[in-house]
Amino acid sequence: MPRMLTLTRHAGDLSCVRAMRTLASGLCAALLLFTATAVQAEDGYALWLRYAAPDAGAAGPSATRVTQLVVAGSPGVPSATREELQRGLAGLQGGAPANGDAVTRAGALLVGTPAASPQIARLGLDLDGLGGEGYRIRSAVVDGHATTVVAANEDIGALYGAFHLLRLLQTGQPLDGLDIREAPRLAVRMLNHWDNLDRYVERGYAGQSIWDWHRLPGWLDPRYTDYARANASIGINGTVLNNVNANADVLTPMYLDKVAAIAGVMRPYGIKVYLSARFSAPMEIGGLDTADPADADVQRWWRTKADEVYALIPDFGGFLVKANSEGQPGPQDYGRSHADGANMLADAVAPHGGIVMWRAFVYSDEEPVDRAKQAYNEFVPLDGTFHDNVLVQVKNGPIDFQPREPFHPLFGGMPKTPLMMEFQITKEYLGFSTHLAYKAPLYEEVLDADTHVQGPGSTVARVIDGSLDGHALTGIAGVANIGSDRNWSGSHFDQANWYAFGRLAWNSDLSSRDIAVEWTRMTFSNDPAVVEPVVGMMMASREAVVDYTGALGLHHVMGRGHHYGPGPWVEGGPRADWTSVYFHRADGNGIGFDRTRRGSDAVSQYAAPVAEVFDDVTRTPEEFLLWFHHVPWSHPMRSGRPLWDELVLRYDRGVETVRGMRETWAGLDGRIDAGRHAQVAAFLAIQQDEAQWWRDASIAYFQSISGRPLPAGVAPPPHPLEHYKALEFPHAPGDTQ
Ligand code: BDP
Repeated sequence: MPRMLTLTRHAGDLSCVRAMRTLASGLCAALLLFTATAVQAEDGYALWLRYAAPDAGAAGPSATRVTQLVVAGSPGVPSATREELQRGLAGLQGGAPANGDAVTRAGALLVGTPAASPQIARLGLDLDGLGGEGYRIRSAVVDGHATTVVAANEDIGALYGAFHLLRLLQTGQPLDGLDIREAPRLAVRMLNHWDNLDRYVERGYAGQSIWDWHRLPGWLDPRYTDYARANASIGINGTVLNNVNANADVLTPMYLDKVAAIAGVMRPYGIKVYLSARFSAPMEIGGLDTADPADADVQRWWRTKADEVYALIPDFGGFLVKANSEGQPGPQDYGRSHADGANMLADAVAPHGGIVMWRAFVYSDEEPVDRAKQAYNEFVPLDGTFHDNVLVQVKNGPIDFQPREPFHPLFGGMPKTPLMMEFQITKEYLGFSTHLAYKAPLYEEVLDADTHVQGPGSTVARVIDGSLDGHALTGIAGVANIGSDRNWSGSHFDQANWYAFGRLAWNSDLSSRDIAVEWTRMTFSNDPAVVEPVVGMMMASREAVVDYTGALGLHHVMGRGHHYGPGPWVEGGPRADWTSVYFHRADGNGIGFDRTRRGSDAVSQYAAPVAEVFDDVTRTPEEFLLWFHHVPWSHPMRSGRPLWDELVLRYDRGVETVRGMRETWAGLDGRIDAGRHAQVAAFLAIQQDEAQWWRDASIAYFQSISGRPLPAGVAPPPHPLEHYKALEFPHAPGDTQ
C-alpha cells in the first residue's frame, strides 16, 4: 500500500504562527522544524501493519537485524508469509534482508514446517499440541548460525508466527533468547459483516461495504488482500461476507462466482469464507413453495446448493443463520424448532466439512415475558439436540450489545451444545465511529465473567473454548466495523477494536491494557510519551460512554431505529421492547427493571450463586443495579449518595472524561502525524458535544420523571426536555433498510 512520504505541516502550525507573531521568539520555529521531521502524513490505511522505521528520538524497535530470510514452502500460504516478512523487514530495517533457500549466515530468520524445511526438521522442536495453527518462535543455532526460527506443523501456523515476530519487532522487543509457544484457544475466529449486496452496511459507520459485488469477480480490489493480511495478523480465520438479515441472491450462481473470487484472495491467509443463509432461500431462488426443514424437497435443495457451493469453493466454511428473529423467516414458520432448522442445514454441509452457526438472538412477538429471558427460554430445551457441526452463536449479553450488559445466561445454560460468542465490533450503541470507545475492556469483562455453573472459575471464556464441557468445535464472532473508508473502520481508534477482538479471540487471557499498549505502539509510536497517554485514554473510554449514555445498569435508552443519540423517552410504536420506557421503567417512585424473583425472574436463568447475587439489591454490583432492580430514586448508593444524585454525577463524570481525553490528545500534537492527529481531534470534539447532549437530554428527561432537584453545583440542562425530544435524524447512518 502506498505510504505518503512527503512531510507536511500539521495542525499545530497555525497556533505557532499566531504565537510567533506576538512572541517574536525563535522557539516556535525550532518546534516546527522538529515536528516536521518527526512525523509523516498518514491516513490510517496501513492499520497496525505500518512497519515504520524506529521513531526518531523514541525508544523504537529493537536494533536486532535480520540478515537473511528463509521461508520454506511452495506457493500459497508460504508465499504470503514471505511477502509479509519482506515488506515488514524492509520497512522496519530500512531495507529487506537477503532471501535464501537455506540458512547460511548469522542473524537469519528461518520460517516454515519440518515437512518443508530440512533445517527445521533437524532441530527436532517439539510441536506437539500446537495443532495446525499454533507455532513456536525459537532462538536457535542452525548449521552453526545464530538464527530465529518460526516453526509450525502447518503453513498457516508459520504465517501466524511470522506476524508474531513482526509484532515483536514493531514493538521494540529484542530477538534474542526467544522461546515462544502459541496456539489459539478457539477453532473458529471470525468476522461477521452485516453487509448488503448493494454495499449498504447495516450498523456500519465506515462507508460502504468493502465487497464490491458489482465489479466482482472481474475486479479484485487490492483491499481484499490487505483485509486478509490484517485479519491474519491477529489470527482471524473466517469471514461471513453478508448481512445476517440475508438476501437469498447471494446463493445464486452469479453471486457464488463472486464469493469464490473473494475466497481465492483469502485462502493464502488461512481465512475461510462463510455466508449468511436466508432460511426461505428455497422459495425465493429455488422455486419451491415451502422452506419447511422437514420437507424432502427442501432438504434436497439445500444439499444440492451445498454441493454447488463446495464445487466452487472447496474450503467454504459454512452458513450463519438468523432465523425467526426480527421478522426473518425460520423453521418456526412451519412449527419446527431452531434445532430442526439448524440440523437440516448442518446435514447439507456436513459431507464437505462445513459448519452451521445458528444465532440465538431471538425474541418473539407473541411471548409476553421479559425480552432478556426469551433466548434462554427458547434454546435451553433444545440443548443436546443439535448436530455435531452446529454452533449456537450467542450475543455477549441478553439484550443487544449495550455499552454494558451482564453476560448472557445461555453461557453455562447449554452444556451439551457448543456455544459461540458474538461480540459487536462496530459501535452501534457506543457512539458510531466518532466516539472514542475502546471495547476490549467490554470483551474482557464478559469473557472473565464467572457463570459458576461448575463451581467458581467456570468463566464464559471456558464455556466458549470448550474446556468446561469438552467441546472441540469452538468459536467467536465479531460484527465487523470495516468499510470502504480509507482508514477501514471509520475512525483511527476504531481500528483498535478490530485488533483487540482478534487478539482476544486468539487468547482470551490477554489483558485489554496490554493489547492497547501493543496496538498503540504499532499504530502510532513506540515513544512512551505517546503510548502512556494514548493507552490511558483508551482504557477510560468505554466507561466514559457508559457514564454519559446511562450508567448503573440502564440500557436500551437510545434514539429509535437509527440508535443515534439519546432517547430515554422513546415509547409506543410496534413493540414494547423496542422502546426505552420498557427497559428503564422510570416513574415517580423509582427506576429500573425488576428482574428479581419478585419481578420477571430473569435472575433464575443464572446458576444459583450468580442468581443470588443479582437477586439481592444489596449484593448486585452497582453497574448492574438498574438492570436487575427497580429501586426508589432515594436508594442509598455505596458512595452515600441517593441513586438520583449518583446517576446525575455519572452523566457529568462521562462528559468530564471525554473533556480530559481531548486535552490529552491535544497534548500529543506534533508527536502524531498531522492527518491522523487532526481527525482524532475533530472526532473528540464531536464526542464531547454528543456526550454533553446525551447528558443534558437524559437528565432533562429523568428529572421530569423523578421530580428531584439536581445535586448542588450541577448545571441544569441548557434546553427544556421538548427541545431534545424534537431532534430528528432522518439520514443517520447504519439504520436497518
Ligand atoms: C441489532 C441491530 C440490528 C441487527 C440485530 C441482529 O440493531 O440491525 O439486525 O441486532 O443482531 O443490534 O440481528
